Amino acid sequence: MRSGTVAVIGRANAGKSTLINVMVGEKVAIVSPKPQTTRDRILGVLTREDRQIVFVDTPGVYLSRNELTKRMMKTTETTSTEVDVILFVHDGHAGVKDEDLELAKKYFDLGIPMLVAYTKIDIMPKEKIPEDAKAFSEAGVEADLYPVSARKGKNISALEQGIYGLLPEGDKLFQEDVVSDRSERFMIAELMREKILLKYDEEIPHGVAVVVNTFKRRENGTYEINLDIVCEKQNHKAILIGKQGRALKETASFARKDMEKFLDAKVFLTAYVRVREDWRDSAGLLKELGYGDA
Ligand SMILES: Nc1nc2c(ncn2[C@@H]2O[C@H](COP(=O)(O)OP(=O)(O)O)[C@@H](O)[C@H]2O)c(=O)[nH]1
Ligand SMILES: [Mg+2]
Repeated sequence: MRSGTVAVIGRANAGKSTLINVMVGEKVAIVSPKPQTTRDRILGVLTREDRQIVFVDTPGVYLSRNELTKRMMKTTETTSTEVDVILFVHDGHAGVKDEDLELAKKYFDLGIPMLVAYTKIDIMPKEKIPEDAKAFSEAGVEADLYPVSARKGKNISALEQGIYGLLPEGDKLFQEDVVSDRSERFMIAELMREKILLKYDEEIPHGVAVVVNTFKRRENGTYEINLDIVCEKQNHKAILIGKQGRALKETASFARKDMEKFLDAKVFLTAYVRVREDWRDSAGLLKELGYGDA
């Protein structure tokens, strides 16, 4: 039996969360085309007879700006030094820049066994892969590189085998039916946030937090969920709600469908929009909204 933790590191939008979801086989982390989709560290657990791989999804690497992104970066930094393996995820379709190589080298130099997942190969010319792989090795990143597509499920088992090869011997860290360390309540809030990320321009979702006030399973098996969408500005609130509440209704119904799929039950959802100015820079509010300690 081999088991261990794998920090999934890389730029915002590289495809880290998508890759974890496909390896774990269930949605443990939300995904969107916008940066700052993942704010918190989330564990995704893959268990087989001879292995348990605990993926640690990270918010990615950012240039710090506000207190929230600073915390997100710190989460990424501390995670990368406390694991058995580093999985560096690179968006192959975005090309290889000097900054990408420097970043990969920085993690490689930590001395923790590392591999590179070169992802999104479904939307790029395959001919580019060998030269990009060469660029990584010439930059001193002496880690095996796996071209994969999380979206198409391409080469995922090869990558899993590569990770397995780097894991230490050891017993399971989680029971075998566990796929995430996060509660259903957390996932419900995240699914709401995912739909907001998908529906609105960046400026709005980056200032949004979702707080679940009620999460109740009724006797007949249905769920009653009540949540607040916390935003930073009055005009954001107006946009989130929309004319005659239409926008909010649409987003909530989109989210509810995913919640029903996730919980495998009917959901009655009510969502309110509240304004809390500058919550991203207030230590007290960040804590209240569930974004850890500084
Ligand atoms: N075509 C393609 N798109 C992908 C793939 N993996 C992720 N994406 C997309 O890339 C965007 C960012 O993905 P996400 O997993 O949230 O990236 P993260 O910020 O690194 O966690 C989303 O729109 C995904 O649907 C892939 O293998 N192929
Ligand atoms: Mg992510």
